[in-house]
Amino acid sequence: MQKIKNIAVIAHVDHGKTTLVDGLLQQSGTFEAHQEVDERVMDSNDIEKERGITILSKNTAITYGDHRINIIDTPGHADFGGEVERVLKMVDGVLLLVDAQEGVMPQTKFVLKKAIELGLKPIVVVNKIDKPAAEPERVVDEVFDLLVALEASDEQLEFPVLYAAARDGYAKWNLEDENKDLTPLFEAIIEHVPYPDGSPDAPTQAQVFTLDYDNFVGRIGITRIFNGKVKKGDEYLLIKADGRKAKSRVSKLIGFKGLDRIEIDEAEAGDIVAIAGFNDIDVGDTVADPANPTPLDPLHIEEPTLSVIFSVNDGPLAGTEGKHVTSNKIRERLEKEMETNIAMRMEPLGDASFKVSGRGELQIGILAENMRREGFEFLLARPEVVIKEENGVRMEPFEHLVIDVPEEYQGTVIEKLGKRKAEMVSMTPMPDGTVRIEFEIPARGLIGFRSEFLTDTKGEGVMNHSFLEYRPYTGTVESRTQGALISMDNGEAVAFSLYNLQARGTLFIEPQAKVYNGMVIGESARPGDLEVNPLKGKQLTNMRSAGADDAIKLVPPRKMTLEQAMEWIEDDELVEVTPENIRIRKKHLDPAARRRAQRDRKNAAQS
Ligand SMILES: Nc1nc2c(ncn2[C@@H]2O[C@H](COP(=O)(O)OP(=O)(O)OP(=O)(O)O)[C@@H](O)[C@H]2O)c(=O)[nH]1
Ligand SMILES: [Mg+2]
Repeated sequence: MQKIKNIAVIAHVDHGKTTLVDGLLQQSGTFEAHQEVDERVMDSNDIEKERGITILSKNTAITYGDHRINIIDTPGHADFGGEVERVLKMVDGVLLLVDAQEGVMPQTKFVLKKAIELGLKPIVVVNKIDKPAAEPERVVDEVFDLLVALEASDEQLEFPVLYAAARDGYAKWNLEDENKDLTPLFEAIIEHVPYPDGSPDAPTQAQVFTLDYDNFVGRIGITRIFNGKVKKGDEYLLIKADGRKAKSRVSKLIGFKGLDRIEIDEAEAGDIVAIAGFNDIDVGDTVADPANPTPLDPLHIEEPTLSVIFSVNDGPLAGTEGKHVTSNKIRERLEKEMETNIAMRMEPLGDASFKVSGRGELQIGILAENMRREGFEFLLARPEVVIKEENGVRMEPFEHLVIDVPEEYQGTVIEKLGKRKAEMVSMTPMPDGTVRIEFEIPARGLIGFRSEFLTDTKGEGVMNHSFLEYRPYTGTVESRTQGALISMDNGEAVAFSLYNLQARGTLFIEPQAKVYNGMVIGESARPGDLEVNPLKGKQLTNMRSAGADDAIKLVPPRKMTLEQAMEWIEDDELVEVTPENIRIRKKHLDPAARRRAQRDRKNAAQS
């Protein structure tokens, strides 16, 4: 039997997981000498590359001496925490990375808590020790305190610690040691990660933790084999979480080696392999011996906490920029997404709209971004949290929020968060003159907070949050205070009138942008919406400007990403997403209809 080690790399977002996996791949000699390899090679899809974040966990395998090490790189962003939780059940050890400057962050807590609950003993890697403001010793203390708070066992508390700069390809046991390579980390993995349990001679049990799709073989389940063997061509029983069973033959068995996938004939207990041949294979399913089928414990799949309504674009520019615009096309695409994205749900609402639920704005935003790139055009409504009933009590999701701000802004931030029903749990001065403040806040209170926060802290604040738990509903939460600047006409924006409108607030559009009646073209400097005319020519004003229209110097508009736009809008607004543009509009484009709707809302709120 081959000597196998299965590990996952876990951390808060951006602490260097994917970079470390690069280093391990490179230094294990898994790549051929001539093979050219990108930076953060595991972040293989377009959006991952562009944003420099990991969205899907991915596995690779390296050889080190006579060992095979299966490594799963996980996403650090809170929206994908469910993914990490599943992956942790597939491994026998974890590398917990912590940024030597930032220290323990919300997602560090979340992932470490899950690892501890599963009885895993972490190897702690304090990463980025090259940073000038690094404080590796403080960070080790923070990890220790966190483990105590998480009620880790004595064995888990005796975690090994390495100091590393993943980007520069070294790790070491002591800060005084020379910066050489990752050998100490390889050795730590071999020494501290237990070998897989299970026996190759027992009846087969393998569990699916990720799905993949291939045009030739169809759905593929990436599995960890816990017992027995899986052989190409043999028949197995697929046991689903709800107890349904289906027999099928393994048409292809795929092993991992570095970045390559290789066809193999057989794999056994302890290994991670991809299995094709089962049409409706799903995450959590057990692939079992038909003569002796025993399902593994089902995987806990996190419930969605946030939903967004997707609907057909019915604005005046509908169909002018997108390729797929109909309700049928949108439904097909969403249904396809739900097939592989197990953390999401979709519910058709009739009237050409669909409620999509997931773990956060980023997760839903990435789906919308992918659709837009594929040529889709649609509308998005304001995100809403998923409310649950528990024993007759309305419950809503709460988040753990950590904010790092320069001292001078702490007052404003605390005040604004107070209005959003946040409760402060701690406040710690950091060595670099900033303050770290931790809050517990209803997820509703966070919607739209980020852009306000960045403005209030002049871009110097950093915020991070992750799901905490469901708690009783807290009543009305204050949201955006500024009104919208709404276009009162259709046509192309004129530089001159935009110039005049700048005094009214922050604009979202450039000259020549297509606008329409009811479209939101900026954020007003005051509360309350304002109808404005971005088309008005110069001759209509008495401004004594000499220069031509194009000589006017405009403040660059605020360009919002899809997620920012989704967070910014209020209940009576929509984001119009097309392959070319992200616009914001009022739900009711006609001013009279808008006023009627507003009156109705007010009346409803009073009665
Ligand atoms: N200074 C310094 N920067 C590093 C080091 N390791 C990684 N980085 C940088 O940190 C950033 C994030 O690295 P990633 O490897 O993408 O982090 P990640 O943990 O995989 O991020 P997510 O997958 O999005 O959670 C990149 O810009 C890296 O170049 C290091 O040792 N020192
Ligand atoms: Mg990553």
